[in-house]
Amino acid sequence: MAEPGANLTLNGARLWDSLMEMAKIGPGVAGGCNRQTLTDADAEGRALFKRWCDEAGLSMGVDEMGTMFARREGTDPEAPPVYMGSHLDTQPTGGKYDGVLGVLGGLEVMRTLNDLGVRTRHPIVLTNWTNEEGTRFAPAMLASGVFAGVIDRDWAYDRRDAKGLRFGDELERIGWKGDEQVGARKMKAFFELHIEQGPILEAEGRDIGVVTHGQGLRWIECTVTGKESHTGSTPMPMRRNAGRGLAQITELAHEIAMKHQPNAVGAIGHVDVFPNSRNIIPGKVVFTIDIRSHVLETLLAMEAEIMARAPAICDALGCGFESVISGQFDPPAFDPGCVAAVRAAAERLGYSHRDIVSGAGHDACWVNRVAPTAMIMCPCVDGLSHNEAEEITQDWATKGANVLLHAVLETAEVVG
Ligand code: HGY
Ligand code: MN
Ligand code: MN
Repeated sequence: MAEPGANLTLNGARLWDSLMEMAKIGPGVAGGCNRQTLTDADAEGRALFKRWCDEAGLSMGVDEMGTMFARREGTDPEAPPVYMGSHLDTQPTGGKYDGVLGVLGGLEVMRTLNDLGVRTRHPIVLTNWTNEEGTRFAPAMLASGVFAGVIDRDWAYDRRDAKGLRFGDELERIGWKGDEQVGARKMKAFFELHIEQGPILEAEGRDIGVVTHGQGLRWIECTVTGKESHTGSTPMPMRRNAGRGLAQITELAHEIAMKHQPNAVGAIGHVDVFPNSRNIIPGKVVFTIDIRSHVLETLLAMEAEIMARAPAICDALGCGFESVISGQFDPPAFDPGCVAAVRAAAERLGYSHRDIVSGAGHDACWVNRVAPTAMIMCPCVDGLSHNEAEEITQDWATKGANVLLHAVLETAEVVG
């Protein structure tokens, strides 16, 4: 007798069709997606996801941060549900699979359980977390951070995008501000399927990444203040060029990350130059340093060294330096029981797999604080992500979703 669910696999072609259908919403300019959180495109993607959930007979709940919870009943309605999910929002030059695979892979799990008439004791809930990317409204993983109690809801509502639009207002504008109290839901476990966004699995020819830990992160938003003046007539010794502060601190972040190899990364991805005129020396530059490591001591050492050296760099340039932490979480270690369920599922299905540390941040990193959590990763082509050329194969997507199916089934307890 096969183990419960041992021979279960889902419909990879249907999953792939759903991924391609969702990718048409908020299309990018180079084959990817630009479905940024709380935009009209996000609202359109949410509506499609809700329609699919309705068709699958799932009941939808929405919390005060707009996170969507699609529930499939279990035989014991009082049992704490098993959750799965990820995010439908994308980067401005995002791919078709970052986040979306975890949501639509979960939808395919629901569809397959319906097709096969599988019943579970625990209910199963599929989640679309609002604003995982943090690109329009910093920080990343905003809604899951509020859910985990590490970010205040009203502080989140007051976050503003580059045009000064307020998160709370935009959430109301697109009609997805729910009435459920954020974080009131209790979970038996949470599983997130996600593309690796790195090169390891593909390079090693592995189907599955069993994610044991994630990197911790610090987003240090810096403001360097110099003096606007004419790029032609201001003598060099008189210049207070905030742009040089950006240049030297960009190099500083790189140098510090290289010093802590192989357990560190660092870069600056967000930059606003003021007044950003070709013939005015920048009077102010605002930018965000993104440093990460899965070793807490390394992360803290990098942060300390940046905070010691960046002000001195600016002082030597005759510029001012201010900073604020605009995003942070320490390296998460995922739940050993859930990690074991993921690994057992990969083995049961005969998939090659390896333990892996997640380089990117995910909603699972915050949910891990309030419920037993684990992640499943599939390879992506050349490890590329946060790029419109992000690509996976249908086979990889299907295998990842099959592992999600089995891990969730094992945890939700199949009823004969
Ligand atoms: O920044 C991250 O790691 C994620 O993509 N939001
Ligand atoms: Mn993601
Ligand atoms: Mn992302």
